[in-house]
Amino acid sequence: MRRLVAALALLIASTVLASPPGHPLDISDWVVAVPGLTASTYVARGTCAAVYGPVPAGCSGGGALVHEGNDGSHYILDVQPVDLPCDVEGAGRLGVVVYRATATGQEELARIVARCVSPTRSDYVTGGGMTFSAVDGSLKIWLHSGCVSSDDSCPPDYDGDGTVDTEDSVRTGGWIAELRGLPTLFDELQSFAPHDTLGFRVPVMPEGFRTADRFDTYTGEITRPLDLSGARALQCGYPTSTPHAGDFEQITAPVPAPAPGHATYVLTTVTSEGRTRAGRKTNAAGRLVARDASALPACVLADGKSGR
Ligand SMILES: [Ca+2]
Repeated sequence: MRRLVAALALLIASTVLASPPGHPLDISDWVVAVPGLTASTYVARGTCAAVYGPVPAGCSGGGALVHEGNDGSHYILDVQPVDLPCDVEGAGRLGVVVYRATATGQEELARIVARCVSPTRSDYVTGGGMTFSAVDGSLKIWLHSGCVSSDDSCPPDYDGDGTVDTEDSVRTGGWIAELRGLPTLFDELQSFAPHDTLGFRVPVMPEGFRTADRFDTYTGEITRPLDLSGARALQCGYPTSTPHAGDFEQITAPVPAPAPGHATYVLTTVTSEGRTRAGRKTNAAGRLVARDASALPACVLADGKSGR
C-alpha cells in the first residue's frame, strides 16, 4: 500500500505547474533532475512564518548542509547565485541546489531558483539547512521564499493573505520541502515515471538482505485479505548484473488503470542466495510481520521467460 501511495504522489506532483511570477516560490518550482525523485511540501509556507518568537512544532531545526546517505554518498545543499536579467542584488538572485556526491563524481538531484518578476524585482528562495532520514531515504530542506526589488516594488501583501507583510515575517516566510526517492535502508519504494515505467532506488539492505541477487515485479488487484496467488509478473530476474545500493532500477511495464471501485498493487520481491522476501504487512495484532512470499506464483512472463 505504501508503494501505491508513493506512486500516486509522483503522478500528482508531475502534473503541477510552476507558481506564477510575483508570488512566493513554492513546491511546484522545484525541478527534479533524476528519475524516481519527488518533491513535496512537508511544512507549508505561513505555518513557520514567525521567524522570531515561539517556533511551531515541525518548524525548528534545519540541520546541516551536508549529510551522509545510506550508501556512503553525501547530500549537499548549496545556496548559490543565479544569473538573472533583472536589476536586483543580494538575496534577490539566490537559488537552492541539492547534489549527491559519490566517490566517482557529483550529480544534481534537484533545484529551485530565483526568477525575475520585472526588470527591477525578483522572487527568490534561500535554504537554511536540511536533515536526512536514513530509514526512508528522505531529505527535509528548510527554505525561505521572498521578494526583493531595487525600487521598492514588492507588494505590501506579497503572499496574498490579506495582511500587510513585515520584513521579519512573511517576506521571509519559511517552509520545508521534502525530497523522497533516495536509497532507503530496507524498502523498495516503487514509483511511476512516467506512465508505463516503474522504478525504484536499490536500498542499502533490500528487505534486510545484505545483498540482492535479483528482483521480480508483480501486479494484481488489491483484495482483503491480500491474495498474492493471482499476481501477474511484470518483469522477472532483473537487473542483468549485480545491483548496488543507490542504483535506479527501471522497467517498462504497463499497469492498466483499475476499474472504478478497484485498486491495483505493484510488488517487487528480492531474492538473495535462494531466499525471497516480499515486504512486510500489518497483522491482526497490529504488528509488522514479513509478507508470505511463498504465496506468489513463480515469476514467469507471458512469453514464458523468467529473466531479462
Ligand atoms: Ca501578507
